[in-house]
Amino acid sequence: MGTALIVIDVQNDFCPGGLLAVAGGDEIVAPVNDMMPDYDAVVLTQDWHPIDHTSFVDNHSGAAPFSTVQMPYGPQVLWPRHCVIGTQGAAFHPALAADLAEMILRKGFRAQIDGYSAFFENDHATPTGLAGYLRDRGLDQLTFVGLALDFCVAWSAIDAARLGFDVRVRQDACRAIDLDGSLDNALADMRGAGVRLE
Ligand code: VGL
Ligand code: ZN
Repeated sequence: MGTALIVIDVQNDFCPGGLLAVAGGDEIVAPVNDMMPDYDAVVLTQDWHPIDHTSFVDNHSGAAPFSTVQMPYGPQVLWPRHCVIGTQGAAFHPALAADLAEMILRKGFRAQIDGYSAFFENDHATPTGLAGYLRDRGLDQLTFVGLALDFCVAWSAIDAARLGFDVRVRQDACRAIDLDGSLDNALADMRGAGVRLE
């Protein structure tokens, strides 16, 4: 029995001034830091894309940013280039207490497939290894915070619930992109999966 705080993608590119800024993204840094000591373990995830990543709109000639295309693994939103491996945009927000994390998980590093969830790539089948890490450490009560609530936080929380973890999301320590109703859909999907929204 143990608790983990899983902090999703609190990176410069998802904060104001970044390449895929989420409104108010930087406002969650202080509350997330304050939560960290209350958990048995802190895990950070880091969106981590090669420059030729299939989710980048500039790798699809003529496509509009934020449009959706069909990929072999399902629908894919085409995002502005963001969180390119090794760039400042991919670094954690400088005020995030990253030193308190015991595990940093990178995702989305394969050019041909995106990875919103901390548990599976977007084929919903290829594992990241995080479930095994949490189980090996006996961390079964998971709290999710971070960016963006309606994409990487929601996909992670839903997968965690399906994998049998006890899952809650602290909405005050998340911010959303809210693209074409994605926030309402994500909240409904999380409730349906048994995620506790707090
Ligand atoms: C995310 C869009 C693209 C996220 C990552 O962290 O929610 N959103 N890549
Ligand atoms: Zn991404």
